[in-house]
Amino acid sequence: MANKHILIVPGDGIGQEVTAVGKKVLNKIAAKYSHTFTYDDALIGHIAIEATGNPLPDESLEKMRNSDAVLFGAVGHPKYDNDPSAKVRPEQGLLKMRKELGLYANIRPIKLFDELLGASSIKPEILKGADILFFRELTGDIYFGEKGRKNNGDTAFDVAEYSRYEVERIARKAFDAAKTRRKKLCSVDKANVLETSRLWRDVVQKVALEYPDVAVEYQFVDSTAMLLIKDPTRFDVVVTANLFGDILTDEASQIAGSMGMLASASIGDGTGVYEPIHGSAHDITGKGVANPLASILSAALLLDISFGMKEESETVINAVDKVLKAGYRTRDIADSTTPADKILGTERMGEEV
Ligand code: GGG
Repeated sequence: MANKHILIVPGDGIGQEVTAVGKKVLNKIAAKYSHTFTYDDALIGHIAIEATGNPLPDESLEKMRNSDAVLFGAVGHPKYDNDPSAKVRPEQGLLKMRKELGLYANIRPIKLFDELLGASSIKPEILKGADILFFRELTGDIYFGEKGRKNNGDTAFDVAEYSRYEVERIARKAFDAAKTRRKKLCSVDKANVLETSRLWRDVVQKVALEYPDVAVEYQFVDSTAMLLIKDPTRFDVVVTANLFGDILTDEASQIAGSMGMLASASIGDGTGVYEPIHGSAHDITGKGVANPLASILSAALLLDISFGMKEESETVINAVDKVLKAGYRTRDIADSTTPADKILGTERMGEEV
């Protein structure tokens, strides 16, 4: 029996809908295992800008620091996509949260539930057995370097920077995980072109010496993009930089059937943050059709990683598996063989789990 304080940070768009379901699942677990989970909520993203002018108000950050874990939704709003001159943007809240909380390791499991083998556009015989654990570095790279304009605004720049210690700490996290799995690690970079990637490779090679039982391969990011859909089962643990990880894991979501299936854990120096990898999806916001399974699986990661509740976490994953085995689907993971009465909306899918 444990007492834990969880901060719910739904953010924007479907973040609101899916996080509400993730919280219900946490409540169910608390009741089943006699834990006491208390909750508070906080603003981030567009909704925070509207309320306070700030995409991550100090109050939200303070609440995050004082919680045992954060269940987060998504940030984003289409109005900023069409306004490149906007000075304040929802995504700034997300980046500030990661930097301020020292969340340097973003863990993204690419878990393919057997029942969804047919949901992907990739052939089942290629996909069968795919199980990849991505480690995306989260507080460095081109996301956080100097950015700006020169030549009267006609030239734009974003500087990519990595320091040795930043690569070392994410590499160690990935190697530690590889030791508990198939003892295989792939480090992804672009060392034939980028200086940051040459440092990345040099550091990973040095860290690898501490893990003689882990087989390491080095791949360029372009080749990895191709191999992920050609031969996904060749990968086990993958470690890569912030931008490459962002892009490759969206691609890899197709291995799991949908972006709506992928959960993530962002960990580092303090409170862990758990969120679906998908964004705010304003095209489906308010329609009640968003897939809540990524939020539910993020809650499972929260239980496991931040609270050390392995059994509780497994219970959630098994419940998702059971619901998929029973044939229930949200729209994004349904296909032409799914009966209409098995295609559920966000809340109903949460209730089934
Ligand atoms: N739940 C993930 C999310 O809100 N993604 C929107 C976004 O702006 N992502 C950029 C990133 O993850 O670096």
